[in-house]
Amino acid sequence: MEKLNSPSDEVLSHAIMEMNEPVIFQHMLKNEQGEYIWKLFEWNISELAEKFGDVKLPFRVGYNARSMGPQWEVNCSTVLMTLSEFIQHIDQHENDKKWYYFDYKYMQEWFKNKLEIINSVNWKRFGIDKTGNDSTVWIGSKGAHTNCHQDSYGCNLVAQIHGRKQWILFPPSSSNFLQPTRVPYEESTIYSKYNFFCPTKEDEANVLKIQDKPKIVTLEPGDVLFVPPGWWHYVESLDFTVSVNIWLPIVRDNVSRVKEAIVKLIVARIGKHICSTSDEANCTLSYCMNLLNITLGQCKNMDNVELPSKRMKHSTWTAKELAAEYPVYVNLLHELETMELEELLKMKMERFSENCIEFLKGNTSETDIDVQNTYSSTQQLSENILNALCHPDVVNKVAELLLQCSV
Ligand SMILES: O=C(O)CCC(=O)C(=O)O
Repeated sequence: MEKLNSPSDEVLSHAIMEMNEPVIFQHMLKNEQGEYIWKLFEWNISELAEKFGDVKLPFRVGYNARSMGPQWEVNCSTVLMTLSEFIQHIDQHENDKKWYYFDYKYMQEWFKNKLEIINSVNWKRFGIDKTGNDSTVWIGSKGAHTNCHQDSYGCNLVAQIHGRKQWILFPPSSSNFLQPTRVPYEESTIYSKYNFFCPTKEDEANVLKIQDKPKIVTLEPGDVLFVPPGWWHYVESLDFTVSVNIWLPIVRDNVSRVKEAIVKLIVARIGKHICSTSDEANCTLSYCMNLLNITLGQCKNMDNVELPSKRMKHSTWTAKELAAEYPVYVNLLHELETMELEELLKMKMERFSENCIEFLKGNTSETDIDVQNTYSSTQQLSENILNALCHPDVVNKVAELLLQCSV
């Protein structure tokens, strides 16, 4: 095969700040001899388990089964296992009805005394001077998934270390079709109400109405996915998976911080009975007002913010240009035609015969049902009010007006 140039670290550091379409980087984490440049890739699963040692990791437990809505994290239980116990467990329970996910964990919190693990990740090949210290790790079994969501800040690079993970991505313009919700509330994450793991007929019909076509990719070991700002994503482990990612700040994060502070204030004041937030102390009125004040101030001082894209003048890269210039190393993602999306959703809809019983209400008497219905319709109304007030269109307008008053 003809040897083609790979993109330099400098080209990549700029391109990553400029592209607004996802791309997949391949063969980027190997040297000329074809060896991985990250130690993390060199360890097989048992070696990895040995390096992790006896630290007990909290795995979120969900079900490889049907459920009416998404399997939200707040409804999941957690089990503590070492990586070695986890691997043993999934080896012995091949057809387990449950999935397990040690997800969204900052490496420095879990491996601060294990420098070998922290330094086994290094993003400098992408022109980013960061290691495992700034990265997040995700370890899951087949079926482990992250419900469809949009991150409020930055862009994202994701390296697949073991196994295969399927990513379905929708452009930011799909927001109004994806039914954004802040219930459950998670800082900096806007979830879609749709269940992509096992969609209902209604979910399917609504997702098929989205005008912009989604992209799909199955990441394999060595692949690195670039997720541009604002892209919605649903992510599912197709087998045992390990991946590592890093979020990179972008200029408009300042305004996003104002928007997140507005949402936090609304959730704390109006949504506290329907959204459980793990940090009560950070949800008092004075905390939220202070946060809003600080974030508005940061927007005024934006010129002081040092971001990679602001450092020097250069030509702008689009994803298409980068892929055309470096065909072996950079690829665009497959765009799903309506028929393909329909087939994919059908497959996900029909793949489980059983309901996820643990997520359903148990036996209830008739009177209980009355009480429950009254309660749930009130709760539904509160949730609708909260979602209307936290809708991106509303929050964008409020942020715009607040920023106008504070200049
Ligand atoms: O890998 C996953 O399950 C989700 C990853 C994700 O949401 C992210 O990197 O932003």
